[in-house]
Amino acid sequence: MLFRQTARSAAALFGFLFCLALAAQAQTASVKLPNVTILATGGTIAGTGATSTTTVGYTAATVGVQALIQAVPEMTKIANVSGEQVFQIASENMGNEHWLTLAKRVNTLLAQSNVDGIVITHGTDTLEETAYFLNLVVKSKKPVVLVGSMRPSTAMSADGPANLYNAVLLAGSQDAVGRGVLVVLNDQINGARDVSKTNTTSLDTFKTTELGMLGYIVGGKPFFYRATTRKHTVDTEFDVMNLSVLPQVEVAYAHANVGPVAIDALVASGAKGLVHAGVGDGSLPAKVRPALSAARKKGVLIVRSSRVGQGIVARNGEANDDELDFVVGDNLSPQKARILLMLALTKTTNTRDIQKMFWTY
Ligand code: DAS
Repeated sequence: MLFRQTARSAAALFGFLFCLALAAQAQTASVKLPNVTILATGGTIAGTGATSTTTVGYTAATVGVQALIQAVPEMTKIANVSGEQVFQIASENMGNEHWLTLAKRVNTLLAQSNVDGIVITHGTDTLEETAYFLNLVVKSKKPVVLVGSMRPSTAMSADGPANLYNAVLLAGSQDAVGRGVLVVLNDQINGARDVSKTNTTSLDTFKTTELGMLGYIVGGKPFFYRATTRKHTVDTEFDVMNLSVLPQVEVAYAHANVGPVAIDALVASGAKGLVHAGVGDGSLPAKVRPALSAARKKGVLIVRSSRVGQGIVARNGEANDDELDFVVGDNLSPQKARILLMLALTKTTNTRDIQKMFWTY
């Protein structure tokens, strides 16, 4: 009697568990995973060192995109991931030609209905610049997420795998749609326009110092608290799809005792635009002002920026921009002002129009 009862209960339990498994399977099958493409460009996230304690003096850009994907098998649970090796470089070597190739590949992929988002693995040194460039030229609302790492893939507690997982998660998330190009490292989400690398070696290096990050990724979920207010992606006037070259724009850095040598040399090299990384609120040292004014008279577009890192450069503040026919770079870093001026020059050389662009993007 007892045996029969026990057998009956066991059968009922088995039946229940079997139905539970079927339901779970059905549910999983019904959740369509997003299609995310990883475009690999190199950097530390693809770097290797001699030992697990090598966190400086390693070789960047050695591990291929498939190996990066295989190192994070958990990604297959949150997205259908594919990978392309676009370049394999340390990002200090990123050039305009790389940006044009990358932007064209991103726009081509995002135009495909079977691509829901893109992750770009990238060196951290110029990651903020590539992110801002793409923020101005990607023509889709779909998520584009840049990710890197501060430790090479061979290091103890390498940060690359978790950063890559988070980037794929964000690129496949509806919450990230329409927010412009995003940067994810160290569980933090930053916007392309205002983020910068703030520490040469620390994991917690990408910050939007005064204006603040956009959100976090915690426990496999993105949490957004703010949005980029400046125009980006589909709302910009810039289109690079038919460009094979970008105008030459350079940056000249100011400091105590600076003279006009660098400016004169950059102008002589054929620069179409020059960003002056001035001291303070974009101040022009007396020895530099004539060189910039002469450059302007030769048709070189001049943007007054600042080396300070935060705050805006006020028009007609430290210099009479109206009289000099200069543009002020708002609160963009000199390296990002270079990017916007470069794209502006693909549209116009009119300083009023360009000034408007610096107050729009
Ligand atoms: N050289 C650095 C770069 O490729 C390494 C890195 O931090 O990614 O940007």
